[in-house]
Amino acid sequence: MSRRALITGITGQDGSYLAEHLLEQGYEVWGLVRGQANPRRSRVSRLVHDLRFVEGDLLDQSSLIAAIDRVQPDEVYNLGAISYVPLSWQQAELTGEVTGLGVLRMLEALRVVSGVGSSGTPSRQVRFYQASSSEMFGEVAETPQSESTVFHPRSPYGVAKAYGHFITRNYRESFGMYAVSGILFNHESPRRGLEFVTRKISHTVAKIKLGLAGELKLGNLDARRDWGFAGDYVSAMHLMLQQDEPRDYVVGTGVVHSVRDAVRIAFGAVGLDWSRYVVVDEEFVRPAEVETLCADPTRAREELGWQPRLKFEELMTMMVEADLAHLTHAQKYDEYSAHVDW
Ligand code: NDP
Ligand code: GDR
Repeated sequence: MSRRALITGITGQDGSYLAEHLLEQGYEVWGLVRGQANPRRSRVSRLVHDLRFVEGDLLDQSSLIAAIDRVQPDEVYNLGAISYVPLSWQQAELTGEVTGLGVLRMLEALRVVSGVGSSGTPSRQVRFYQASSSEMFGEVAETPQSESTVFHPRSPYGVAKAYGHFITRNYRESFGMYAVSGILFNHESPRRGLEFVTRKISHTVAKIKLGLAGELKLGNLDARRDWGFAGDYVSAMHLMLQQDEPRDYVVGTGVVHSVRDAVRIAFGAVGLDWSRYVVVDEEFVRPAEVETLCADPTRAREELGWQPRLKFEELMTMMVEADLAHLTHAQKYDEYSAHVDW
């Protein structure tokens, strides 16, 4: 019988890649979706005949209990979150509820349905993955950052993720649950939301190349990140749930680039000089910035055998080419979709 996985956040970037990866591994894959006719189901529309959906919301405990009870998963991947860092200042309480307390609600749903922590033998040992983030490191205490680096988050998002991280560890230690966190550094793809910097760059560069835009407004060009390809990172999530012992892992490339590097590569891919188009706009500068993040992925490499495949230059070029192809197609067939996320 095939193993069953439940993914929260299946309509997001990572959810779509993880669903594909688990289907390839022979899993029966369920996605938790919220709301009626969620428009972002389109991101997984090509998989719609292979996936199953269950309704639920990380804000609603009873919906999560009902979802776990219905699906009876072997593995749960908790990717659902408010994930855009600037939004977390505007909606700090909601970010705490979804990105932080949502993790507790998911763990509680698993505990209640499987009977962990009550007398008697638990009905089922479900394995739980929490999407932790390098944003928890924030103002870094050491470089590169490993599983033992202390956290100093710099945004309500980072603080909420730190709560999710520690409550996952606490349920592992308190109830013996197989519950782990992957501390993932930034990972990108042509499916990345348009608000995140790499996709904002690739999409705007493609528009400029096609004469649909004249400039690219950005914030801090000196911010440095360890950027990888999302398609590579979802296999690390899966591997973390296949180990004998539940442990947390840092996942990243160990290579750092600046936003300015990203811009230079993206404009270079279409033969344009970036300095003629990029404008620094205070609107995109954050109240508290995370200047540099760099992963030490030694544990993931040695224990999971995990390695990133795509280099940053290849990633940015691939994203620009994907946006160019999409916008060209949209220009031909549907003017409207040239301006919306896909
Ligand atoms: P996205 O922003 O693309 O996706 C977020 C997902 O969360 C969407 O499917 C969204 O669903 C869902 N969601 C939002 N609110 C709720 C809610 N109340 N109940 C249930 N689901 C909800 O994120 P990514 O795919 O990029 O990231 C996946 C996870 O990994 C996130 O937790 C993120 O914080 C974390 N992470 C991401 C990194 C990255 O570089 N991408 C790095 C480190 C961690 P809907 O369609 O309904 O809005
Ligand atoms: P981040 O990603 O905040 O690291 O969170 P994002 O792409 O938003 O920003 C990266 C860096 O680029 C700088 N920057 C800009 N960012 C955006 N979005 N827009 C701009 O115009 C711009 N100009 C400069 C930012 O200041 C920042 O330093 C992502 C999310 O996926 C999180 O959910 C995840 O946890 C972390 O990555 C790891």
